[in-house]
Amino acid sequence: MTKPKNTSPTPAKRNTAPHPFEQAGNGGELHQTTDQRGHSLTTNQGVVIADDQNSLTAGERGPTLLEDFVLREKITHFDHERIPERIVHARGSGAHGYFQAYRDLGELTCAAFLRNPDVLTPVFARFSTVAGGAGSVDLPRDVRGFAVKFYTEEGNFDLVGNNIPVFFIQDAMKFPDLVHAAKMEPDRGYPQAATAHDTFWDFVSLMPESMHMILWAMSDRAVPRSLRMMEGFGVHTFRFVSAEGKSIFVKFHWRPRIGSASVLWDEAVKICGADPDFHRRDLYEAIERGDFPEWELSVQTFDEATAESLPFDVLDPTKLIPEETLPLQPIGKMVLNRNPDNFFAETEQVAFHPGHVVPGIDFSDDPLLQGRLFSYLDTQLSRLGGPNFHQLPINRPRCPMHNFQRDALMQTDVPQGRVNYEPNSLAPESPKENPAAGFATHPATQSGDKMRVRPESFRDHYSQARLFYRSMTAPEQDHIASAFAFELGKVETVAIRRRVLGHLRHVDPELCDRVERGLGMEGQADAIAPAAPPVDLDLSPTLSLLAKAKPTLEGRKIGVLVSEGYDSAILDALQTAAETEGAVLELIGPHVGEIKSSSGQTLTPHHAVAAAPSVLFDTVVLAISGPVVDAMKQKAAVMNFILDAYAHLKIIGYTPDAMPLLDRAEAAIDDGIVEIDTRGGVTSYIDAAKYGRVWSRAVLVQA
Ligand code: HDE
Repeated sequence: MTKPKNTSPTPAKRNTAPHPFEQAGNGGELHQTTDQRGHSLTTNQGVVIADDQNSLTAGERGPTLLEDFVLREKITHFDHERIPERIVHARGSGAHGYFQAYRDLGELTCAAFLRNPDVLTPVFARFSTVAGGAGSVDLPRDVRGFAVKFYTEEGNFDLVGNNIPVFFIQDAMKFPDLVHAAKMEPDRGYPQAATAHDTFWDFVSLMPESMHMILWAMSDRAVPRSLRMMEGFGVHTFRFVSAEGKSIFVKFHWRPRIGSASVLWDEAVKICGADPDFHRRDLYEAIERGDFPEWELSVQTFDEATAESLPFDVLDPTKLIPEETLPLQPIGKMVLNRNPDNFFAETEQVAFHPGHVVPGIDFSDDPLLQGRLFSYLDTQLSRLGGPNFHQLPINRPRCPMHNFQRDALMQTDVPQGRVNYEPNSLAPESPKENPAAGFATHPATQSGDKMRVRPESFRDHYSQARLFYRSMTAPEQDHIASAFAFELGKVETVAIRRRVLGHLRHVDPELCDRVERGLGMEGQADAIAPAAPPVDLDLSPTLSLLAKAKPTLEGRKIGVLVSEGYDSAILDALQTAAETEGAVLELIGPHVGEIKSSSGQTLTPHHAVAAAPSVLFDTVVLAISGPVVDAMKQKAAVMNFILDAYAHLKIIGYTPDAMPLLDRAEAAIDDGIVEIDTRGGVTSYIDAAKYGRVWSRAVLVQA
């Protein structure tokens, strides 16, 4: 990995005189003082603190004195610990890692980090929800941010994308309205982190261009199982530019190595209560145990002629290019292998900006992207307090950086010398512009009158929404229909529901019928005249997560409910199988104290059943012994564990003695309920669990 280099604008020549406390002496007082300080707690001015428990008072029970500079400094700093949270994407989780190109992409781009497969470029990735505040839960129905900062040898490149490849709006002008409408309503301050309310649906129902993204937001993509299992997208069309100055359009895609998975809506609701930090914890713990999340970066590249031939405009961010039309070319991988040392210093202070590009990557005229190019630098001024946020360790480029920008709030560099301007003759060695190596904007030809219009080519709002819906598998379509019914059911204004139904009729009449039925509003869709009538496009099965899911337990969690008198041989076999499959196995006991197996071994469960509902696991096992089963039947936490696992279509392994619990839960035996009485049983259970859920059970439980 390239080592961080000195990034000071005017490096070297710092004052190197030893600090007085470091001066060599003949055992004088200064030395003694230094030694005595050791790891002492100090004030911000370096004064050792003698008492960190009690403030300075006049008399034992008297008032606190204003002169207590230790107390005042500590409390003042504390009072100012919070900085403004991001206006959107406030809640996020980040990690360090690296990116490695698979090959030299020189024919497409001159970007150095995409040209040398031997270089590991350091990265910092931050995943986020959009609408909720920094302290909100991890599993609302929401789009997820997928932002990656590449610290390349030519400067920082930020790929600031989402886990959905299209966006709600076509023009930056509407972004403040969209965000106002989506966030909590301004008079009442709720709902937090939820789009299921009137203002959001009011706005989107009046903005038909949002329909494609709305379909994605109502799909399983908006309730991911894990940040490690999300796809990511650059969304806009960008440009690659080669060393010869040849430009080609490019779209970026991230694919997780362990595959994608989502939770069911009922699980999402319950996870928010059981573990509001579900995603953050999952990412952190995976990296801590060395199970490093990995994504493949692919691109779709295309020239102007191909762009012209597509049935929509590649500058319209509400559209995607199906990979069946234009295949993905894998170009490299990202591995996240280090948790932040400090959440605030890194995850909170990282400042992404789509305008952070390096030579070889350039912008398209997508009007949403163009607006973003202003917004991100601007927002950091109020969020991070001034224009020197690039000096924060997480934001500093790892390559040398020199310029004559000076001063301003929170300046932490100490530039040397009398020259702070260019051109100059006083400092011949000072930094100069470099036409050969510098960033050169691709000279795309521009002409036309100044105007405020929406291009004709942006008018089709329904065809790709229809394409998305019809490309889903049956369970995914079910989830979309129930998500609409849920969200619109929370909308109080009937006219808004009817307007949304009117759009759904254009997206897909069958979907509209289902949502109408779900709401009990049959035949109540508004008649809406589409700007452009929708057309049937060729389906794109790769848009479906389920259709391309491979059976696996990698990165998944097995929750084993154990009781006194458990069978240790079966537990050992399960543990070995979990390790072989790359899964994590956690034990859930009646309490977190030790329990004994039938043959006298002991184990300490990771969780007590009351604190570890089955929604926290991908699959569960009931490793229960006969003598305790009757008592367990009476425990609500145990029965909820089983009822939910069944209703959430999970694969359930059970030792024969656990059968009465399944009977009490009225769980009908199906392919996903597997008896484990021997090692062979463990294998059958593991094979079934790799498929995640038994979708056929849904007709029985209506999950
Ligand atoms: Fe953002 N967006 N955005 N956005 N966005 C921000 O920048 C904005 C858009 C995205 O983990 C803000 O530093 C405008 C699309 C991510 O720190 C802000 C428009 C996409 C993150 C901002 C968009 C994104 C942000 C808030 C329309 C997907 C979190 C704090 C013109 C391609 C990055 C901040 C992180 C954050 C503005 C639309 C992704 C206010 C004006 C499209 C992942 O500057």
